[in-house]
Amino acid sequence: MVAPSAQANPAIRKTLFVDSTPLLDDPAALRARGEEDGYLFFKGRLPADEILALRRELIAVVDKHGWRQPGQDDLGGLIDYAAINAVSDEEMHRTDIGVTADAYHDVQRLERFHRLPHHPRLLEIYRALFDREVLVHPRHICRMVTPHKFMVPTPPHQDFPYIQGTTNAWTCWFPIGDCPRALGGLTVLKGSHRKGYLPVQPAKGAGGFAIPLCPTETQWVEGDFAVGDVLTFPAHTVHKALRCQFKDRIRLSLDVRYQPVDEPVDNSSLNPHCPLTWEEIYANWQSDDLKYYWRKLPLQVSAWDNGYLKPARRIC
Ligand SMILES: O=C(O)CCC(=O)C(=O)O
Ligand SMILES: [Fe+2]
Repeated sequence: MVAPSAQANPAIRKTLFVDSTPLLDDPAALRARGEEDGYLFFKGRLPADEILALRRELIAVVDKHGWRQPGQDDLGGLIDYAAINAVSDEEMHRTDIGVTADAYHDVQRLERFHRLPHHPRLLEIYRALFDREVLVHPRHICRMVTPHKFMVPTPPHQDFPYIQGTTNAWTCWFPIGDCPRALGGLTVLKGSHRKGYLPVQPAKGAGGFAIPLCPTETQWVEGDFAVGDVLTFPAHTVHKALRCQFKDRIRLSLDVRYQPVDEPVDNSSLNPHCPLTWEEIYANWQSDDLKYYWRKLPLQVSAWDNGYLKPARRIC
């Protein structure tokens, strides 16, 4: 029997991410590639030890909640399938992250989780791209994709309807540990940003909406992420997660957003990605430098438009 894959459907063309590291010294060329492909990939951009230090803290949260298999070192991501599946579907749906709200709140309280997105090696990308001061959205998302039966891969979507503000906001996605394709990393539809906003339909998976794809939309770009690799794309690029092939592993990743400081930003991007207040999130932090940093910036806050997430038919 042939597995349902590219072999079964030759129309789906998969290419590998192109490393844009050599273009960081040439902002015009970097921008041109971003405009052409709708994504930029950087091999080994973040130091592995800094990512693994965060991984250790995320794994400790998973361990504390009793979902990890015993007998692993403090970076091991083997999950106890029965233990995570003892959590109800309803509880999993409260976050759509892959863990319960309590566990996700533990993660949202981590200082290191909020510090990593400000890494100079990331800011360098966006300074080159925007040629202006960069606003790092403080609303960071950590995906903790467990083998819970309720979890499905993130469906094809654009981030714009969820972030709004400016279409010039870029998402940065990177795994917290190695993430080969079999673990369910992110894949982008090359050039899709040029189509502008695309209508959505309700769907299972993070976000709750998907873009129905047209038959010609087959140019998925993907790759095996090593710890430190980062993928970034503008708000109109269609992207989705690959299916995780394992029943006993967690996929840990961050998604964070950057935009030019002088373009509109929606207020939700300035709030935590959970019901905790910033004060609650900051309760046990060691330093103050990243607390409320955006409040010192002259931001232009735009109005939210519900229309982008109103289901509509897509004509191919
Ligand atoms: O990690 C995922 O499954 C989804 C990530 C995503 O959609 C994003 O980074 O914008
Ligand atoms: Fe997304």
